[in-house]
Amino acid sequence: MLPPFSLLALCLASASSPVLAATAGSFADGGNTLVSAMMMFLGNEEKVYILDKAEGNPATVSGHPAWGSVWDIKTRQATVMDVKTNTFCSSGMHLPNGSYVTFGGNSAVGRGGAAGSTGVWDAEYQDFDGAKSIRVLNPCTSSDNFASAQCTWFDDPSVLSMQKKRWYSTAEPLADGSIVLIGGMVGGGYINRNTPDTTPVPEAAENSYEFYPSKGPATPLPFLYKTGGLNVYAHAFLLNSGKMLVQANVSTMIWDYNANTEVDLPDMPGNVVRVYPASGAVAMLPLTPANNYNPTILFCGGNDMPEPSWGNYSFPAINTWNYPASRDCHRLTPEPLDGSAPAYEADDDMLEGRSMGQFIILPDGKLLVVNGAVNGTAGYAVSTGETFSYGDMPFGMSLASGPVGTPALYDPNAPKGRRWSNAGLDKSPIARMYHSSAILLPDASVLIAGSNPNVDVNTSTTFPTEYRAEIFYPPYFGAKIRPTPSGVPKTIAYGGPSFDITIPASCYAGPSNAAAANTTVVLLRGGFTTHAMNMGQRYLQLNNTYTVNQDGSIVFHVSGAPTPNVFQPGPSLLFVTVNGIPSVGTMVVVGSGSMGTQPTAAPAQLPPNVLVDSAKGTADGASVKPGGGGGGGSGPGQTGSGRSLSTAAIIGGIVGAVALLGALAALGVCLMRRRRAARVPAAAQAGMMGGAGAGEYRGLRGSDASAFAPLHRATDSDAWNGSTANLMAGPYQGPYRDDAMEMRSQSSASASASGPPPPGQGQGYAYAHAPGASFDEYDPYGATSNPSLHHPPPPTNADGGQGYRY
Ligand SMILES: [Cu+2]
Repeated sequence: MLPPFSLLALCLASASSPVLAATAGSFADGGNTLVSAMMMFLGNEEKVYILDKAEGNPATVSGHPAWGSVWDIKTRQATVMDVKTNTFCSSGMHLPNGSYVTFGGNSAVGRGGAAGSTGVWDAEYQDFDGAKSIRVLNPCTSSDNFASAQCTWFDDPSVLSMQKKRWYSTAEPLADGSIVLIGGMVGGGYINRNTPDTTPVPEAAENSYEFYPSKGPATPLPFLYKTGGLNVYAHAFLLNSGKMLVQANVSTMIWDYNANTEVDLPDMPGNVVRVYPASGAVAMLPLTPANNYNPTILFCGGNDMPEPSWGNYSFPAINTWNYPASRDCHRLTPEPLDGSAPAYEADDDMLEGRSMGQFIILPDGKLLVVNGAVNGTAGYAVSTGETFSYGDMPFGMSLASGPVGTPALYDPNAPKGRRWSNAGLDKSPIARMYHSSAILLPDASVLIAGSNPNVDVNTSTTFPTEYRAEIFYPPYFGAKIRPTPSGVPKTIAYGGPSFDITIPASCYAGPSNAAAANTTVVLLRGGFTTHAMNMGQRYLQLNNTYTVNQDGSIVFHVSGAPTPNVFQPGPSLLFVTVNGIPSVGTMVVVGSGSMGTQPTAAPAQLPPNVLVDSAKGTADGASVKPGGGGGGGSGPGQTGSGRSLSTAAIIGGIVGAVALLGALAALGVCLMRRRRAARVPAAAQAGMMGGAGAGEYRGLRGSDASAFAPLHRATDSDAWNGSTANLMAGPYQGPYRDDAMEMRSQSSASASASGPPPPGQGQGYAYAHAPGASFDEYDPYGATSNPSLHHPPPPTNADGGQGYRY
């Protein structure tokens, strides 16, 4: 038995960590993000990177409003970062070495969303056209110099850009660490079609896909034509077969992106639209040995408005804020192991309807849904088919009403009828509407930020531009002591030898055998969050056996990841969850750390379990039991500590003072600066076709009817097209880089803040890589300290893993 003081030495106890003193089910102040958090990703164990659209934020950088920042997890303070191009509604993804990339965005804009002063650049906001941008960031830590080149965004479309303009595209990683980019819009819109619907609208919808790094020319994707209109930010999940589930509008298919062939799956029951702007909460359920790592996708909420109600680029045909969002949930297993035909299966309804709800997968295997609204949709507009003037819009530009401040937990393993619960969960007083976001933090809390259903910064409307971040503490924060695993490697391979992780007896209560059986070792990737999505989010429980020691310590023998299709290469948090209580996550790299075919091996056979009946955890049972929340049990083999009335349980079980949402009735009707007249395509001016529920369209609309950048406005410039030829050079031969520092040396025509480069600059760019050389030569581990292409071997750390730098 360990002496009491070892508890503090070996376990994360609340007394030694203010974060862990948090109250289960509550929200805490997360500080000011400086830019509105439209997009976020976890860079490493210290930093969350935040991106906004180019807009008039009061925080400035390099003499212009900032639209990027980095938020420190420990201090909860943000620091502005410079980004050259307009990141408005980008997609994003990790790379195998832990770098992050964002793709596309909007054209250059100025105040009020007006076109940039030069078309490709704006003199006031100093943002460049971001429609084709590929921006690369190497996450840095507090010990790094954030002003140094290696810590800043690489954002130079004359060196690196997509072949096509993609606004609201989808990014999904593949087994080799490359990324497929799906669809998007060329110019703005509530949805991706005109009225009358002349889909495909070649000048407006980018119904194609391409890869990063390039694997050839961008190619039309028939599914995007079929789902025209409601096909941006499509839901995409790599499957174990290497094919991909893609869902948009009410259609679903399995896509072979190599052959560009589609296999249709059934339509979404009830015609519930889950993609933007319906924006349902969609996630892959945990992949576990018990389900043979076979993906099941959960779709919840969104909106089932009748088809004509969706309107067009400019606005919806109806007053969406009066139309209730969906509560419906359906599951889909795209590749059933028994060979049966894939079919949607009705799941428990959510506790309330939600548009823009988003799923955060937690390390205890439950899914948290946060944010969103009970009525309406994502997007914003200055009018609708039923409301003609902005002054009559009851919620300003917001097309949704009724923020849902209370999260809910979904337990995928609970019996039907009992999967949802919000017991013990507080209600946030902050409306998280369009352009809000959320992501899992390493301590297993959830960062929630953003919200701005407005064309520019607006702090006086009903749903204003939101800079306040919150931290939500799931029920396991009721535990006073968290497991502290030792021996967590820095890298996780695909198959091969197992590795050992040990937890001390002091970190759990009750019989050791039961704790060992009720422990999971999970890889959990939070992904890139924007628009109620977490692109790339994935939970994988690694296979393990265990050895219980006489002293109550437990050694877990853990297999590597199954295959790169099951869990794509790249950064991930690793959690050890004991009796439903997760450790603090450790950042690891899964796979080789390099782009390309991942080394895989058959998994080594794990040693058999070793049990010791007399062994017990030495923690006080009151210290480890999580509090309330959750409908089902916290898993099999819940230890019986004999102290059911723990302090933690009491804290978690109390429904705290609920912060009521006020001000909903206060209609933020304000006069908007009249936007400059803009060209609107004839098709849009032709007006809406009579829509069910919308009544007859009541005539032509003025040229400022859309809050979005109108089509044809500054989106036809190819000034940034310099690198297209290089990107087309063939698999991995283009100017692919996963390291911003390295690319910087290639950037001879770096975007200048003092003005836009002349069109065509960068056309002559020649990739310095030796002809025929493989990208595999690029070593991510040494690159940040040595931009040479020839790196010394990576350092080896005490765990035998590579010294990956975070
Ligand atoms: Cu958006």
